[in-house]
Amino acid sequence: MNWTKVREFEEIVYEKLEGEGIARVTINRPHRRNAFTPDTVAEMIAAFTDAREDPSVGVVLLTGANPQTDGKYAFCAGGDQKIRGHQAGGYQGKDGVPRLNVLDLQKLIRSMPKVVIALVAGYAIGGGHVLHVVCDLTIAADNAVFGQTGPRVGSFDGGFGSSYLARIVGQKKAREIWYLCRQYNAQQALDMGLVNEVVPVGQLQEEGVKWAREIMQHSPLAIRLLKSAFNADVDGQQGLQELAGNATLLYYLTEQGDEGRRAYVEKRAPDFRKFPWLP
Ligand code: S0N
Repeated sequence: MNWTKVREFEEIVYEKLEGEGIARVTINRPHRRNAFTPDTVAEMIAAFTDAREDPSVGVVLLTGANPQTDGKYAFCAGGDQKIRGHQAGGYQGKDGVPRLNVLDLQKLIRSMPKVVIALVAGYAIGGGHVLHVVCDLTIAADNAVFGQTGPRVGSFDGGFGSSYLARIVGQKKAREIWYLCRQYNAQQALDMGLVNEVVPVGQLQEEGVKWAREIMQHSPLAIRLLKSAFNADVDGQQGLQELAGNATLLYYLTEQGDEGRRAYVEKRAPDFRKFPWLP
């Protein structure tokens, strides 16, 4: 497959499949099971923002560099605990400022009007598990392992990582996942509706591209509106804002919406009487 690097990053790889509208973000810290630092997250935000702003891109694949330095696999092992500051307000990257910028990345993935598919091989743990949860779809390799560790390692994600997780797997299962900090294999994840499909690890990337190609056959506006409608159901005012923003986008595309703009530019009264008040 003809993947082309979009630009150089230090802690991720960002590529596009030329002419196909498919982008891929790969977390590239295999020596730490692809655990993320604030700098990794800043790079991911830059890559996802590029994909969001590129009108040719419809699908983004999010995955981890594999296999690891010891031959094992990981999607992402969450926040890098070695740089979580001592009694500081978050993770400290190169600038030493403590922050939890992964929350900004979660919001970006959820609200961007493109489909984000997590491709999980090996561990999706802690904040790495939350990352796949906030993606639209998840395809798991048969060696995938899912779980939260927060209450064991002194952290928790009470946002999308718990409340949205509960929307996906149900309240009882979400509480089990967080309270017990157990690990679940790919088949268990499939059984609880946490992932969409399980494939042999060697086929994971190809399967992701196959799903992306299918999606790229479909209407961008229909998928955009569906994504914001799914979000509106759970995201409160912010979800409604996204859905309403899309209604405005559609209105701009109509003659009726354009009449108001043209009338203003032409310094005349708008003529809305020619448009019907549909039942
Ligand atoms: C993933 C695990 C289960 C893999 O086990 P395995 O295969 O036995 O490998 P290890 O030998 O343990 O690991 C190999 C090397 O990788 C390092 N490493 C792995 N994970 C991390 C990590 N998260 N941080 C730093 N280093 C990591 C190992 O240390 C080892 O290197 P060496 O040999 O040099 O020491 C296993 O590795 C594991 O359990 N990892 C830890 C998982 C974890 O607890 N993650 C953090 C959970 N918390 C978050 O992710 C918080 C996310 C967040 O940012 C947030 C978001 C919202 C609200 C709050 C927060 C918040 O932080 O509080």
